[in-house]
Amino acid sequence: MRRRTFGAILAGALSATGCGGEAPAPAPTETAEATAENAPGVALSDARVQLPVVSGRPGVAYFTLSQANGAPRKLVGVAVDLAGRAEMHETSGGSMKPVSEVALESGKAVKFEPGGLHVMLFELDPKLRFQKEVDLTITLDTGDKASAKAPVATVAEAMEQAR
Ligand SMILES: [Cu+2]
Repeated sequence: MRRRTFGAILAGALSATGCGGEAPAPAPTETAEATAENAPGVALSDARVQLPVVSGRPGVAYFTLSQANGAPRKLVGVAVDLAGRAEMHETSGGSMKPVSEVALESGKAVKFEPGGLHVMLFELDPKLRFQKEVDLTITLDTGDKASAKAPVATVAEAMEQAR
C-alpha cells in the first residue's frame, strides 16, 4: 500500500516537470507514444519565421506539411517558440481571415507561403530577434505533433533571400 502511494506521487512529480512548470499536461491516451518528432506519416519542411518590420507588430511563419499515407488528417494548430500566440490565417482577395483547421490528404503537400495560408505570430518575446532559429510545432486533430527548426529572418533578410 505504501509503495503504491509513493509510486503515484512520483508519477505526478515527473509529469509536472515534463512541461516546464506549467499546468500538468492531460494524461496521455492512445497517442501516448507520439512525441514532437513522430507524427506518423507526416513531413514538416521548409519552416521559417519572419520578424515584423516594426517591433510590436505580428511576425509571420511559413512551412510545408505533407502526409505520405493513412487516413485524411487535419492540421489544427501551430506553435512557435518565443511567440506567445500563433494563428493560422488565409489570405484571399486582399484580406485575410483566421483558419481553425486545414485538411491534409495523402500524397499532397499543404504550403503555408506568402499570399496564401500563413501563420501570424503575436506576443513576440524580444529574445526572438536574437535567435538564428526556433522550433515550429504543428498539431494534428489526432493530437500528434511534428516539429522543425525554423530559421528566423527579418523582412529585409527574407526579401534578400527571395531575389
Ligand atoms: Cu494573417
